[in-house]
Amino acid sequence: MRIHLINPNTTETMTNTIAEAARLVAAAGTEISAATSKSGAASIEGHYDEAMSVVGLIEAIREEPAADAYVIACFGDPGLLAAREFTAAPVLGIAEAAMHAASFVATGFSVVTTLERTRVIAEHLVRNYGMAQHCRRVRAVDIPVLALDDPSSMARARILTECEAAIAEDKSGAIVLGCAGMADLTKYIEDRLQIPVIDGVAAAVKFAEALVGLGLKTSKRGDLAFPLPKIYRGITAGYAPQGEGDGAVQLSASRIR
Ligand code: 5HY
Repeated sequence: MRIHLINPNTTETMTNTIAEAARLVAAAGTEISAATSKSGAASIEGHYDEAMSVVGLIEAIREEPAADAYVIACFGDPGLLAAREFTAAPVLGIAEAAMHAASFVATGFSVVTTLERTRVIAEHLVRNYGMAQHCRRVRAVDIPVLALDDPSSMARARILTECEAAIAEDKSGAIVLGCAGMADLTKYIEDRLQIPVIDGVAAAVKFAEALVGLGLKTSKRGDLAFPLPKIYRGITAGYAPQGEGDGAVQLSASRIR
């Protein structure tokens, strides 16, 4: 099977971190491909960045119509339901996947994410995914996404400290890493704190393998059916659902599933 990872921000180095984390856990028969969005923010750090990332995300799916499953590799899970309408293949968001994985190994988990201002996005996801009874707190180290790889940000040390506080104060039994850019920190933290640390990229890849293995595709009955055909104008004109046959969206004369 082939799982296609999509980094919905436009920073290639993050995509490389994401793909490396995915390949570390992928099963022998799973090919991992990865794409960086061609449009939108260099990093996604708020509601506006998320909204602006969705067209690039959909474009990235359209460009790889033959993947068996897709992973949206951004902790806000931007455009998740739109992507599930757009294709019949399973689409996983790393936040949803990480939260479910954490709920399987602990009765309570904390999320450690980047900026203070994006905590609320993760808190909304906790509620939307029915995880309020499992998530004890969403914490932020207040480091910009693109500073995670900058040694001067002391990101590793600050994230480790926040994880220690989650254990001591929240009494959490597991930690969810709240940014795709943290995908390479799992072992570093687990070795030092002896606690399950879940990176959503790895969790999403394994859940995608399970869904594909079960032969499950996204339901096309109800709200996740292919988008209804209609006219789109302005900058989205090329993304108008054509509704041919199964109502699949036809973009720039390229059909998708
Ligand atoms: C992410 N932003 O995973 C999120 C993390 C965040 O560009 N990739 C991004 O802080 O919301």
